[in-house]
Amino acid sequence: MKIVDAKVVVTSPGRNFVTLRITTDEGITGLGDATLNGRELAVVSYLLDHVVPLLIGRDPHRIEDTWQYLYRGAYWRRGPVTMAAIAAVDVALWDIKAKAAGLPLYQLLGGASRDRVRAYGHASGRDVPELFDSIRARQAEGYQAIRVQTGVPGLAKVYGVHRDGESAAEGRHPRPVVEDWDTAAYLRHIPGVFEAVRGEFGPELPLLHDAHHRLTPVQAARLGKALEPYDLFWLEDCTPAENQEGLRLVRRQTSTPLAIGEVFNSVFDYQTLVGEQLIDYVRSAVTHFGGVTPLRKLFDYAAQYQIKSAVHGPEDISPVGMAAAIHLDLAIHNFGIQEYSGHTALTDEVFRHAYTFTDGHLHPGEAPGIGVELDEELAAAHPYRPAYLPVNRLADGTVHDW
Ligand code: KDG
Ligand code: MG
Repeated sequence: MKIVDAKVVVTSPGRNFVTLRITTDEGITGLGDATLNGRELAVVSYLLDHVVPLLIGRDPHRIEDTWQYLYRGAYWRRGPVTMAAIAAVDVALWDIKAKAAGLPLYQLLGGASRDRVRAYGHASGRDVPELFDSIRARQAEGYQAIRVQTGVPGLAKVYGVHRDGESAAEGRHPRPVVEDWDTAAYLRHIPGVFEAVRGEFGPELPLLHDAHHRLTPVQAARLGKALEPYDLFWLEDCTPAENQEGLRLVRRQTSTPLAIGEVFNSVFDYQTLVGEQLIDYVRSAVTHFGGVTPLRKLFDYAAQYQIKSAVHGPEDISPVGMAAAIHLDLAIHNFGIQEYSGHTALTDEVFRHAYTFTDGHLHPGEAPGIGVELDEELAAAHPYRPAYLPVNRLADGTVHDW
């Protein structure tokens, strides 16, 4: 079999998605997600100008070799743009291989290690009553594990906090919006929120919280300690991702489980964190980590340290990236949990998918390949719109960490 064509489709059915479609001389096609929120067109150029010409004529079955060829062969390694582009090729090739075999991808990854994959959803509220309503809404949708984010008194708007039913995509703007941030106010407020949530929803509901990289190690250690009575499933991205050594201090001070990695794109970003067992969950996305091939290797490495998977799955991972994640989740032994917010109905029409969400759990379905079909005509009817994430500034105007 040979690759005869590779096309990049950019569409915005509610938010922007970049998809690679590889076609073979036998008529089998494969899809890969290359969406990098806020920097989408950089990946489009990387693919069209530098990757697609190298793919034509290659054997699509040689997935590992193609991965190494694109990663080592470029000289310039790692980085989110490079790794999103390589991820799209990797997933598209796995899709083709599994379709050629007539099997769902998870079968090629070793078969199912479990019957279904537990997902967590997002609840948020500007205040505690609004948060309670949002948690109840997620429970009504079937979620059995819930990420909790709230507004902070004195701050006009906190990232990830919006009225229930209002999609996060509705807050997107053609230039980054400035939001305010005050770490001291946040640290004073959050423990009381979790006390209230535990009081209302009881001890059993798994609760997660995302600090979005905003804390220093000592602030993160204090927060982790303060949250111990509320038994979090995890505290996510407590400190900026680059500073792996900072997690040593956090780890020594608190037994609140730690998750990190959604902005990581290589196993080297995890060397200290995994090797010293400083975290409990690795959180990279298939789409930003170079695909199924390297993420599987990361999970195998993490398994030696009793660290589990928690693939990043926000709305800005397309259904193609989500499908690949769910196949991997079903197959690996050290699965932890899968983030899943779902997509707009229009997105699900553009990307018809075999995966299902029932009773808070996902299943990839039994369609050959990753089980996603792209409606290119509908995709073309919803063209790219520039959209950026917000930035934070402190009261004195200083730009703060994500
Ligand atoms: O593009 C940024 C989002 O993917 C990120 O903000 C979502 O933090 C996030 C999460 O945990 O899903
Ligand atoms: Mg996060």
